[in-house]
Amino acid sequence: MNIKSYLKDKKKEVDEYLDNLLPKTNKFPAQLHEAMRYTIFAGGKRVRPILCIASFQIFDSNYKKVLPFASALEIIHTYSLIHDDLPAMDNDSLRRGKPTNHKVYGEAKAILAADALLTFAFQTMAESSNFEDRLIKKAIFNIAKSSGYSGIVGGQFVDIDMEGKDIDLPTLEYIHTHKTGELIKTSVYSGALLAGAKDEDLDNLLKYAKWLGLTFQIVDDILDEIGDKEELGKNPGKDNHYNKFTYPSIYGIKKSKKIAEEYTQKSKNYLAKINADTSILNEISNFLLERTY
Ligand code: GRG
Repeated sequence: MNIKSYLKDKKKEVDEYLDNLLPKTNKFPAQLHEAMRYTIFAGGKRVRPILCIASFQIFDSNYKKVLPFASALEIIHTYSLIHDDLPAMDNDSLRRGKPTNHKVYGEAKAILAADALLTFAFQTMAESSNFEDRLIKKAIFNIAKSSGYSGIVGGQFVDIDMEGKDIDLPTLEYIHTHKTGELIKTSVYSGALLAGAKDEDLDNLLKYAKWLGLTFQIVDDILDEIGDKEELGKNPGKDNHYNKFTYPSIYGIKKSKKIAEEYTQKSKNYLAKINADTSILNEISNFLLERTY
């Protein structure tokens, strides 16, 4: 299996699914639908839906069944990016290689478009009838938990609260594991859960995803320092600008890269405990460690 073509194919499928799913721009209020679609289709690697699909595929080859959930995860992620870019948060002008949502539609409409995306994600999952109700309920519960106060909102809150303040390592890890890690964790978990994985495998996948999520954020912080604006599709140097503590600001680039490698290995050790073909997740871990965008 070639991981690059796997990622490309799955991104295409997710994009097609999202295009059919999202409200159309020929329906009233057209501009709301346009603003919802704008940041979704501005670009993006589709990491979270692809993790969900790859995790599902370990236990069930009919992965198309999980596309509503995979797409919902991308929709939640995109809502958080729109809010993160707002003047009251990171105040950014570039995302996914395009002007940020509020730069195009104005602040009030960007907030509403993101709110509409978040709620639409849950509508989409609740509407799905591809799995037993108890599995759907459990998946939605976990995705909600990872999105709210005990997930990305909690992580973002502490991140904002700590701006310019001295921060200890446990607080930095709280920010990373919540702001970034929780959605990654729930993407891997919900894919396997919906495919009918047993508890022991789910437990190993959760541990895999925990280390993967941390690695993802460390690499994100490294790219914020040394990445290329064109390739990233966003403005680098934001962490320095906001005096944020990050792995590179504490350990430097070289040691941070080493830590990311160690964490990737730790994550893969949990995959090795699963008695099924986990090679796609294994390859995705390598890709996410080595990514330059
Ligand atoms: C506003 C509730 C709320 C949350 C914001 C997602 C987020 C939390 C902030 C965005 C800024 C940031 C550095 C978040 C960490 C998560 C992260 C690395 C986002 C970028 O994810 P990618 O690289 O982006 O998967 P694409 O565009 O490829 O989808």
